[in-house]
Amino acid sequence: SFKAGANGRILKKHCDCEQRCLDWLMKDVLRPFVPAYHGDVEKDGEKYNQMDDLLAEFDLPCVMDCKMGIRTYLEEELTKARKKPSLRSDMFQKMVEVDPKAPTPEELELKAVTKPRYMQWRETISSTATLGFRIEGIKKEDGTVNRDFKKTKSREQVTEAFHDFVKGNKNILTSYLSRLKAIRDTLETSTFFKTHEVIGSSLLFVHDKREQAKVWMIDFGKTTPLPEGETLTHRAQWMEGNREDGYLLGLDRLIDILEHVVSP
Ligand code: 4IP
Ligand code: ADP
Ligand code: MN
Repeated sequence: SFKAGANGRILKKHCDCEQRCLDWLMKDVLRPFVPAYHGDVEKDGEKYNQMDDLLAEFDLPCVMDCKMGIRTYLEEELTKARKKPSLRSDMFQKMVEVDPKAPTPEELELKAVTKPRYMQWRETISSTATLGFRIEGIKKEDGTVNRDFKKTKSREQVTEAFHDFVKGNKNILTSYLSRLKAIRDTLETSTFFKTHEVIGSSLLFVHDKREQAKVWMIDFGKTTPLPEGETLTHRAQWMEGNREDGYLLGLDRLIDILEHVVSP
């Protein structure tokens, strides 16, 4: 769903919801922390959103994608699954590949699960449910990709993954930490953030051996505006209907964990 674009830009398969967010973000205080957005374009009959390639300024970048929040699916998935459950055999398959004992007897019979059931299971086997974020994948400077973090759950496992990712380099960790704190300070004043439920969005960590290290917010495909006049704390507990996403709970934990990686 991605294509290389012109002059250091990438093309991501178009989605209206993400476009609305990126348009707003270009006018919000968060602008320095999201890829610059350059509108939509059509290529080979497909529509794309065009944005800066965040890796362009790096020399053999190492990249980590951390999915933020304590919830990774929209509340409407729950409503849909109750009204008219759609049975997902693909999600059942992904579930048994990780843990053959995870499905209930009924799910084993159907060889299918509902989407929120799968998403909740993913949240609880990873660190999402307890820490408010999870590692989705890491790309090393040689281009190899590791997506084997589905069961990276404990604080210790996350700590080790970060330590490996930066190969123990404290300068890189310190740069990451100050960037994360700047992001947190800015989130706390952002109108965009106050008025949106941020689901399935990631922090993208990028560094290289010249010790350049930065973090950006990416992926607004499931970030949705609240009704006029409503706001979120992003720290309050989620209860169905309140739309809280736990984004800041996760960011607080992430900062705390990295501080302990720098000075154990
Ligand atoms: C994926 O599961 C991710 O949760 C996707 O979320 C989600 O897409 C997929 O749902 C689901 O199958 P795995 O990561 O375990 O493979 P994200 O896009 O945030 O990574 P949605 O559509 O919820 O964005 P389906 O319904 O698209 O398959
Ligand atoms: P999806 O909606 O398919 O999850 P994302 O927006 O999360 O797509 O992007 C998937 C991956 O593509 C990210 O983990 C990151 O590695 C890469 N990516 C996304 N946006 C950019 C960007 N602006 N510059 C460089 N890499 C990007
Ligand atoms: Mn994503």
